[in-house]
Formats: sequence, structure tokens, C-alpha cells
Amino acid sequence: MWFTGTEYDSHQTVSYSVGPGSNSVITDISFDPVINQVLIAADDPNIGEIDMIKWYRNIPTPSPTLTPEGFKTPTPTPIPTPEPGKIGIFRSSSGMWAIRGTTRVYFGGTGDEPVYRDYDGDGIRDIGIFRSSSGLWAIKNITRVYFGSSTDESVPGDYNGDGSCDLGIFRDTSGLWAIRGVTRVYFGSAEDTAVPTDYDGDGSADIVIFRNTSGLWAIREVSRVYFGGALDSPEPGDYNGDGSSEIGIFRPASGLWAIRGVTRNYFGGSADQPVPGDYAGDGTEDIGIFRDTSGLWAIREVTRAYFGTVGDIPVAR
Ligand SMILES: [Ca+2]
Ligand SMILES: [Ca+2]
Ligand SMILES: [Ca+2]
Ligand SMILES: [Ca+2]
Repeated sequence: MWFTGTEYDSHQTVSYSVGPGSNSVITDISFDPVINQVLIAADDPNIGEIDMIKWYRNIPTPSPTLTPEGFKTPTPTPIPTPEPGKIGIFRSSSGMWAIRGTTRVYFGGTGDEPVYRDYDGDGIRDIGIFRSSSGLWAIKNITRVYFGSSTDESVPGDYNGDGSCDLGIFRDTSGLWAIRGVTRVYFGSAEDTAVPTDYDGDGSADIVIFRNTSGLWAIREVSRVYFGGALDSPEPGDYNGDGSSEIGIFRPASGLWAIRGVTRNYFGGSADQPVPGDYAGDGTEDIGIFRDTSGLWAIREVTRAYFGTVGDIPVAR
């Protein structure tokens, strides 16, 4: 199913068409004054898993800018900087994605795992799901491939350092890491949690496991350290903004955040899901929690907001 349409502004009407296929029907047309956009939604009842939505935005006419005469220096191709962490949720019961202040779309459904990363390297995270029952990766407007199966854990990351997230799975029964188009290696086992991120700061995600029975962090070809234990959730990230990730844990029972070599703080507790991310957009990971019983997002020293409800999966990073 697809849409065509004209851009909306305050003096025009929206036109649209839906196709191909005779079963597609318009299900919703509404205007959201908060984000100043018109929404048109459509659904093919024979294709239940993914609904499509299109927003039409009031785009102001750019004012002309004066071009200086004379010598011009070539403009280097800008390297996209990663966008800041955003408060957002995926509601698998309906397939709804809601990113606070920007996006509300339907993509995926029950049983799907949200994999919200930048798959095309433009610096903007893309909406996507991994459906382990079939191994489907569906990345909105970018790709749809089958990679992995029901025994696999998704481990998306930029393993080759080209700026785009690569599709990958960790099969703990054999310790296989299969990164599509990049590598296949064996590292870790059934007792391990995969925690890939860039620990050595070379721009590529590293293959890493956390073994909570012993607190072992094993970073392939880099190091092995012991930090944390059985009660802890591994939460690595670049908490000091130096370009490489630190080992870190969240201990729900006490609300402890322990970031190796950086900080120890108490924030949140056993009712909370850890959602660290760079919410301030300064290149440093912030400590944060999502409490689905109340929809609370509390980001330490950055913000507090209410967004989402029980059962929603946070997709902050
Ligand atoms: Ca992108
Ligand atoms: Ca890549
Ligand atoms: Ca690395
Ligand atoms: Ca760091």
C-alpha cells in the first residue's frame, strides 16, 4: 500500500490516493494541532500486520537569503551527528510508534521487537522491528529482509563503522554472532547477555557479552573485566562523552547506577526500566528510567515527562 498526496498548508486542501490493491481503505483523517500536521491513515484488512500513515505538514515558505558575491569555499559533505535521545514508545498491541513531539505511526505489531536505529546513515534513527518468529527485519522505507530466527536475540549496531546500523543476531545456544554483510564469529554462550557498543572508541560496535553469574564483561579482542553481578542489568554507554562507551549497570533493587570509572548514583528502582540515552544532545549518555505504571520518564538532571503507559516498550535509543 502507498500514498500520494500534495503538501498541506493552511490555504490548500490535501489530496490523496491509495493503492495498489482494491482492499485499501482510508481509516482516519485528522488534524493534530500540537505538531501542526494532517494525518491520513489507511489499512488493508487483508494485511493485518502493518498499517500505513502519512502526515502532511504545514511547511513555511523559506525566506530568500542574500548570497555573498565573490570567492566561495567548497562546502565539505557534512557528517551527520547522531540525533539526541528522544522519549518514545512502541505499543505492540496496536503497532503504534509514538516519538514525543515528532512522530506517530503504525508499524509492526504484537510480538515484534522495536529496533530503532539509523540504518541508512543519515543521522536519524529509523523505525523498524525484528520479528523473531520468522526472522523478519522490517525497517520502514528502507528494507525488509529475513535474518535470524526464533532462537536469536537481535543485536543491531554499526559493526563496520560506516555510520549505518547493521542487522545482527546473537544465538546464545552456540555463541554465534552473525552480522549481516560484515562478520560471523563465535563469542559467548547461553548464560550471557549480548551488550554490543563501541568500547574502544574506534567508531565500530564491539562484540561484547555480560555474564551476570560472575559479573564478567568480555569485550572481544579488547579486554575482560568484572563489574556488577546477578542482580544487575547491563547498561553500557558513553556517560562521560569521551567517544567510547563505559561499562555500567543498573541495579533495580536499590536503584543503583554504577558506571565504571565515571559515577555511582541512585536513580529509580524496581518498578522502573532503565532508558539511558543522550537526551540533552551533548554527546553524553544520561541516566534515565521509564515507569510504565504511571508513564513517567525521569532523565537525571535533564527532564521529567509523562509519556506512554503499561505495556509500552520504551524506544529512547
Ligand atoms: Ca536514518
Ligand atoms: Ca555499518
Ligand atoms: Ca569499537
Ligand atoms: Ca566514555
